Amino acid sequence: MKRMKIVKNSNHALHRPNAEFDNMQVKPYQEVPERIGYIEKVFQSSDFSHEFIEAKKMDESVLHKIHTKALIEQIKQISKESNEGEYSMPYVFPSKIVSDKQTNRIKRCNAHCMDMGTPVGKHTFDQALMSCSIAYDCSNFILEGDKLIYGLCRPPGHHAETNTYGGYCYFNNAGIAANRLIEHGKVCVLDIDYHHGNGTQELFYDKDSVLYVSIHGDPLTEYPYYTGFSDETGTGKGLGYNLNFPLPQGVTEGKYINTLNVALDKISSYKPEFLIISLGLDTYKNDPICKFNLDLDSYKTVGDMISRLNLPTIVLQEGGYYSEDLGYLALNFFKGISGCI
Ligand code: SP5
Ligand code: ZN
Repeated sequence: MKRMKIVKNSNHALHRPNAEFDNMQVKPYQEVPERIGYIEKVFQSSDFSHEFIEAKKMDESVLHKIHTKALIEQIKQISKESNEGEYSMPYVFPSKIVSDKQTNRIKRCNAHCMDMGTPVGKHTFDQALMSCSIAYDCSNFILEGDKLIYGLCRPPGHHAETNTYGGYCYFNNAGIAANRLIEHGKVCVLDIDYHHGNGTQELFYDKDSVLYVSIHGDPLTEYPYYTGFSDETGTGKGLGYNLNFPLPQGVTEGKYINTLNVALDKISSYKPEFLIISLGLDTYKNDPICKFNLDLDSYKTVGDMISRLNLPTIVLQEGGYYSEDLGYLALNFFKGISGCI
């Protein structure tokens, strides 16, 4: 088999928030740069045939195809105004901004942020843009004939909506890839991160050109709490092209795989021409912030099941916070999906 490309950005660690606010406590930031380093190391020392490719910075105009100018400018502006090492996130969430007198306003309060876990610093804009560039390059390689490609995106993207950032995500990487591919055929985004991808769902909610399918922790108890219910099925032309499979805490491989089988059947009947996987590795039993119970070998099975769709596939990195094991989880997933078990 041809070597699988792993598209990466060597400067992602410049984005390194140190804290997040969760359940009335300030906690160490979970979405750390080391996550990516661990994944790279495991591939390097494995016999899985791969090559690393550095992403080319994409034109900012591509961001504007899926996000509002207001959101893009906000993140850009905060980054520009930040000193090295200084991060800010809003702690006031006005429904409407009426005055522009408060010059420091966007650092304390802005209408484009949905939580207190997604700080912006000096390098955030540039690195979030590079993360989208990874996804964009992946879609171009797929259009040139690659069958399977891995975008080592960081920061992740699936929580970023048209006009809102949050959940460690600033711009929607899967959204960028999907938007590029729909020029050439029907796309399915299969989101297997532990958290519902409210952003990707929202971006394509009224479209029949992208089928969004997500298996995730039940939003009744899990972040992002307000989306991911099974009755969210799309709107207008998009009605029927959004499928959510919420699962309760504690789910083990058997039940997860049954659900994945149902999801894969739905995907097959849609007859997509391209597949994008939002690969969250936070469904792992040891994940510090999530509550599913998949183990190392489950990722092989999941990869193998998805491979039966037999589609050109972009795998984009989303969450996963048990850093030391992320490489083994990802490698197992790719052994499964590439048939090199
Ligand atoms: C991309 C991605 O996986 N984003 C996830 C963002 C989750 N942010 C909120 C985390 C709150 C976790 N609280 C768990 C308490 C465990 N003791
Ligand atoms: Zn997640």
